[in-house]
Amino acid sequence: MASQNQPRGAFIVLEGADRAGKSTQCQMLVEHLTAKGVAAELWRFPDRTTAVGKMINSYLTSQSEIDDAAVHLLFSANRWEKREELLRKLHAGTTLVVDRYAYSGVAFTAAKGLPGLDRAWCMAPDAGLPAPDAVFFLSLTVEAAEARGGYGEERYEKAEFQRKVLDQFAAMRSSSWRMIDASQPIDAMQRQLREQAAVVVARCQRGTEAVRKL
Ligand code: NYM
Ligand code: MG
Repeated sequence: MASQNQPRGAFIVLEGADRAGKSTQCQMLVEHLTAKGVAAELWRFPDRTTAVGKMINSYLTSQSEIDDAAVHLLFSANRWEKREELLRKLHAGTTLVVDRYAYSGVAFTAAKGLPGLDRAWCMAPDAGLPAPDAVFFLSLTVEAAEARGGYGEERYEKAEFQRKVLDQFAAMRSSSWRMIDASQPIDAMQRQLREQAAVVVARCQRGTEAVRKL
């Protein structure tokens, strides 16, 4: 059988509620991979630099009000508009460490508990997007998050809402997610992430894994 195996970069997503330490861990992981000679980039969703991302930013910072269904679709559109570039990078051999993805999209909208906007509805617009090779879920209680100096000023950054977000994440969590205890010291968490990411990166470099779809 002819081999169609193509080495590629790994698509790694970090998820979790606000204040779990995702941004710090993503940054450290990319620096580590780069130092190891692995081509790697840090991405984040929402990507606030695009036209759609600017609308999302204005919503999150309460400079604008947008219908809940409509803003959900904007978050999804923000992933779709990056799809081609994402696939291009992976196939060019670059590993992408991505701070939030479609799982945040579903969890934050479904947490609103609005009629019609249940998890199934929330997942629908993301169907067909590239699926990550690994999802690391940084798990932290709301109490521990609050003890870290509290939440910020953005929409959704309230303890009561974050509890609902965590419930939504728990309800959609798949057995393939790797749970990382985010109450650990930063370096311990990073060690765990590096070990597990190395396996995923190696698997994708061997070229035995096609990019799947959500
Ligand atoms: N968020 C993020 C959503 O509501 N839907 C999405 O699809 C994504 C990717 O945006 N509170 C929310 C979660 C966060 C907020 O993200 C901004 P960050 O990582 O704090 O910049
Ligand atoms: Mg945030």
